[in-house]
Amino acid sequence: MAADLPVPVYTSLSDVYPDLLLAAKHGARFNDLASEFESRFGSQPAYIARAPGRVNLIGEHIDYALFGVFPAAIEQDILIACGPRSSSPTTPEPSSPGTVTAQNTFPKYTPQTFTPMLRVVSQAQDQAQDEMLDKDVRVQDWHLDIDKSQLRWESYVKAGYYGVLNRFFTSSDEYPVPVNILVSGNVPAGSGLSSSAAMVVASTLAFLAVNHKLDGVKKGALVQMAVENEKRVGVNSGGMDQAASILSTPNSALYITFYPSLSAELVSLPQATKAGEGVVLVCANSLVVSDKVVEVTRLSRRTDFAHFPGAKTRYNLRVVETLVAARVLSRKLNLTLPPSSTSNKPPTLREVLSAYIGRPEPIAADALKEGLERILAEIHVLKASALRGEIGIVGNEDEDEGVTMEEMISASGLGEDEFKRIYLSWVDVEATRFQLYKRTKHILTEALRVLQFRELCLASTTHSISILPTTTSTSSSSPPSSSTSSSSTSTEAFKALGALMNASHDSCSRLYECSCPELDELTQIARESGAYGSRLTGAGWGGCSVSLVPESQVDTFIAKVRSRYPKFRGLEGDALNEVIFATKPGVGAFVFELTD
Ligand code: NG1
Repeated sequence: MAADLPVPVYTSLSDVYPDLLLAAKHGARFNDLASEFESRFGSQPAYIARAPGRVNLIGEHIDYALFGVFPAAIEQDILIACGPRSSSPTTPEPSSPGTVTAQNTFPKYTPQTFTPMLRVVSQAQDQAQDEMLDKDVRVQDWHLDIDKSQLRWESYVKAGYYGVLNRFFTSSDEYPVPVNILVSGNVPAGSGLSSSAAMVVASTLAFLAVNHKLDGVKKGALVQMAVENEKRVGVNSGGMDQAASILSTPNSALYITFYPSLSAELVSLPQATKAGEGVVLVCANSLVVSDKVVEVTRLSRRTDFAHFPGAKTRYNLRVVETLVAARVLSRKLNLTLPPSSTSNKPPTLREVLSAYIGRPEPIAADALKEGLERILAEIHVLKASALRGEIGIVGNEDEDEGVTMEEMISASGLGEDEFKRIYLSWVDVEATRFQLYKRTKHILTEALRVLQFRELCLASTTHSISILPTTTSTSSSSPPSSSTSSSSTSTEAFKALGALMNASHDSCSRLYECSCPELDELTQIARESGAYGSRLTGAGWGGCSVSLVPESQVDTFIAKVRSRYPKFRGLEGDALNEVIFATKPGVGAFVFELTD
């Protein structure tokens, strides 16, 4: 299983990129970074850590409801060159243990130097435990100042370092080496392609490598470390972004599930039945910045979501609406929730579905699908008119005016104080109407689309393997859906996948209201320019779209979108190549060791 594999360390890029052109292209980037490092720090780097960004193919805004998602690593990545810092003509001063001199190839990110502080356990505790102490006992604790109130590039570097320090330098007889690092990369920031997860994964890897702590570290453990590390910047880490960055393999997407625990399965996109009939993913940046900048207020279990400034009306509001909807739905359907759903840990819609299906976890994909279809027929109980006890109100099936705060509290069955403590004390949200029905309909239909997407891929490919200890049934032997059969051509499978992506975008736009006019326009242009399907990817409200495009038509497709999307007009050369580019599911994170 891939999670049990060691983190790969290569000395030749042709082992990573068997395609010669790709190896040459990336080889040039790695060489340039190594030369730049040498000219800045006076010696060659020892390692270059590399972690890719990710694109979410389908499954938007459902990870925090604990439903499965379907991301893949992209070719774009973050590279961190690193080497131990020694006294040299360019760095004559002696360095404290673990001091980091961090530079970035982008001039707007100014150089930083920071030293982790050592906090030794208290004297009293020390004496009490004195006789019991051995080398494995934690006797020191490291601290790095991370400013969560603003977005600072070095915070992501520190976040990766933090975990390495506190996991591998806990005994007093070993200290981290002083380090020089140079960061570079081409994952566009703020575009929904997880540049932050790529930074934290690359940083974690760089500090592991330069301190010779990589031996025996498995990919699954690195995912867990990176998830924990990213929380230090106040960023939610459900695990989707880090798992995609670390566990991906070329030509495969990952089906990641979160309940009852994190697991991931490699799933290939359908293979072309004829040469030249394959597909590529095209990411296009709407050039509307996804409103997602650090602004942490308070932290608690679900408060990692509180880092979005658009939070009052956007991301955080969605989190609150979906959690309250889960409670109200479970009450309306008279469901008994598992004891783990205590008041301090409000149940998610995935947990409500589990209670509704009434089978022990892990629940197989087919049973989940069937349960989703059944429960969807009952969610009209969340409509405002139903919650008010009105009868006979009809309207468009997906339209709902939403409920007021008072109506929402009353529907929850909780007193006002308790409701506010559980659902609002950790987050700042503003709304006159809360949309329980529309958000729930998006989440449940999107969860269904993810399962259908996975099934179409499995029906059209031969290999899918479980890569983390599977706690949900991966059901890789599930029968093909009725829309495919073993005789289906790959083109039919691509069309069906594209239709699911279009439906996902439509649901994000109309029911979840996390799109924006520009993303709606960009995805529409993409469909009219030959994509099988196109949708927003990531949090939305800006950022990127992802389109499934026939490989043979990718150049024409990109040319058409470039000429039609108004915000691309006037862009040329690299500026244009950065905002719309083709990518295939790529290789996951690795370390490159430089040899003399
Ligand atoms: P982006 O905007 O792509 O980083 C965010 C969340 C995901 C998920 C998506 C919506 C973070 C770091 N990522 O993604 O977990 O909820 O929105 O599907 O918060």
